[in-house]
Amino acid sequence: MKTILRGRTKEIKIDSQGVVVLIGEKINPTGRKKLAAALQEGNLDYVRDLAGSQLASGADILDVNVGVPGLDDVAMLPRVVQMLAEGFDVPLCLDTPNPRALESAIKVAPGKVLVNSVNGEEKSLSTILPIVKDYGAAVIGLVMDDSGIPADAEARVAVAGKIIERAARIGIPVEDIVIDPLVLTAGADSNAARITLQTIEIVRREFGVNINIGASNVSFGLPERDTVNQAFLALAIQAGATCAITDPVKYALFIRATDMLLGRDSFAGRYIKYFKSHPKADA
Ligand code: THG
Repeated sequence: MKTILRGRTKEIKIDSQGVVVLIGEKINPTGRKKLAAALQEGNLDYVRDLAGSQLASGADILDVNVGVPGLDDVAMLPRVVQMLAEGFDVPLCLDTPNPRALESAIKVAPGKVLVNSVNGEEKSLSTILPIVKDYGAAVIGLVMDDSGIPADAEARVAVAGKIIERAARIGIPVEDIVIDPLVLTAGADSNAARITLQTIEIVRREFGVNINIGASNVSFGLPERDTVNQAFLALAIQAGATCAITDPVKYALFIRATDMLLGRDSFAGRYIKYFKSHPKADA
């Protein structure tokens, strides 16, 4: 199954038979004071730097989230999208729960964007999916609904099925749905990662769709978060994740190593090429 996204000219395929596609997560002010302040001042230079460094590190797509309390996202999201569209040729992932901010930004985004996200809540399905359809976008479906995030894999798979079905009903093809099985904090619940991994396996088997994973939640509150995130990324990719929203500066080489070990990199060429062009600062 192939999900095709586009920037101005650059095309990225998320392919269930291919290597993992990396969505750079760093344009997101959650826990980043410097970015939150820059957005509040309307200074986009720092956002531009975050885009450039993520692309140089191997990001295929850039997530764009301007969620700062009190900031007018209906005005700011399209401003940031326009700046990125002028400076870079890369597909964008519009990360907002606000349908009005989504619509104002999708209007000015070139190519074919990935909407982040819809979920199984009635309100989300009825407001987000029509925008995805009208603008010919693809969309990430989070497996939660009006009763929250289901505790077990089967119930999460049922939400994935509902999102795919509701999208199909208004003419969004299954190729344009990327399911996100959600990961909770492993430090708070020893079964959290296992349930997510099971969800990935069943969604892949039953629907064959592309699957996105956000690694950073799994390690919350634990020491050596990078180590926990990497262990989880490898397991999720083995289980069937085809797309990861994460920090490319930290994890692009690790993800290439995982693809290589899964037989997706002839003579390790892609891994070695990346290593040679991105020498480690301390090497
Ligand atoms: N799935 C989908 N979208 C998502 C997520 C997901 N969007 C948001 C999030 N999860 C992914 N993005 C981030 C962005 C920042 C951080 C984690 C995930 C983060 N920030 C550090 C903190 O809060 O401590 C600070 C930044 C730093 O210095 O690294 O961890 O799962 N579809």
